Amino acid sequence: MKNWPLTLGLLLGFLLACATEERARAQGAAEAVAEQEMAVLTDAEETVLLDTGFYTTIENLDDLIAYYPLNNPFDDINDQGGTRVLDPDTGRWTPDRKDLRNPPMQWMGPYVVFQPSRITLDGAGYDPGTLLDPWGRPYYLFTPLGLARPVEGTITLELYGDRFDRYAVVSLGPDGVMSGDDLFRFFGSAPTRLAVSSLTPSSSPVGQPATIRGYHFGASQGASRILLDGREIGAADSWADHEIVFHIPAWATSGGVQVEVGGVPSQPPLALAITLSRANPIWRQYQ
Ligand SMILES: [Ca+2]
Ligand SMILES: [Ca+2]
Ligand SMILES: [Ca+2]
Repeated sequence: MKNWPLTLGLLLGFLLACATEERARAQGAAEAVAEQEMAVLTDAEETVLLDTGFYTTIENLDDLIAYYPLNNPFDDINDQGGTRVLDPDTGRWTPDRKDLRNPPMQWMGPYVVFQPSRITLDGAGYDPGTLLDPWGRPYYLFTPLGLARPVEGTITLELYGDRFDRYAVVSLGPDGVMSGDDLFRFFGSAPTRLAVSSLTPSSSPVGQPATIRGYHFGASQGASRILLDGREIGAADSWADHEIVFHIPAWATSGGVQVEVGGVPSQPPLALAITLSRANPIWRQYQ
């Protein structure tokens, strides 16, 4: 009888160890599922590129050319009169939706099958009909320029922004936020044409340094220019193929920043908001 507490303690410890091990096993299994699914998604994207010349949304990958109304209209590749596609040359959405129903560059999907229980009609804040990871959050699609948002047709600097130089499918992992447990699967390559992805900071007083990131700026400035609403900002502080650092000139007002290489300005312009420096408001009080 004296040994009961000890035995009970050992038993509890053993059960606890089992539970922890079980949880780790389940976690590992979920991660393996996610990695497998991400491989399927990126392979499907590469096949879509071969068939159509574009990458497209994760939601689209199970779409078909529908000849009758579908339960989920978004699973018709021509829903809303055409689909959003990403141009591998620019890393951006094409300006218009594309009708991919006709040869020669024709939609041959579905390229994958999504279980109905694994998609969500509200898109979990990302894209209705997109596949969710094993933890119930969307797999996110990144281009080399940032997060591809299919509903808005935008590329944003949310989450990993323009940190990758290739395309990527990303799962935020078990904790559902950006952290060390995130999973990545890369595919495709950098844009083949001049492309800008970010201006940091996007809001600043004049006289401060700012950084433009993107592709194909060239190894040095040469005859290339930085423009603010079409007006030339002088020599950059530093110029590299992916990154330019410059000082915001004293004459600057809020507007759009572009990099012009070979006479061609980057599109779209990156918004720069000029704010008052800290000293200015006080100085103004004494005017
Ligand atoms: Ca679709
Ligand atoms: Ca779909
Ligand atoms: Ca995470």
